[in-house]
Amino acid sequence: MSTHVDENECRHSNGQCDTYCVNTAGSFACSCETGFQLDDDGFTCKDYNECERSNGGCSHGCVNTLGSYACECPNTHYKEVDNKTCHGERFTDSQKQNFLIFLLLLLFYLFRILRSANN
Ligand SMILES: [Ca+2]
Repeated sequence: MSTHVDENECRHSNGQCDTYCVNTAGSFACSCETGFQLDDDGFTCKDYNECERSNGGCSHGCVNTLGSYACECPNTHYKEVDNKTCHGERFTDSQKQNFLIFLLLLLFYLFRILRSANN
């Protein structure tokens, strides 16, 4: 019968871990901060490139940064509140069409009012 006492590897030099060291029964594991992933060596934390997967959820440009990433829009576009979706124009075609109809009706009534005022 052996009585094993778990050795906390994390006590010594953080278990050689780059960031976090988690002591487990009989072993230990390294982990990283959000936005980083453990390298193949099991110790080093490297930036996770969010843009490599589904373009980071960005509709247009995706820029990977250390520990994070950002979505970018072309100059002619604006970014929605989700910070991921870019839209080219603020108004849809049907909204523009409705506005044009409204303007024409307004001009028509103004014209009528002016005509009746002159008569
Ligand atoms: Ca990143």
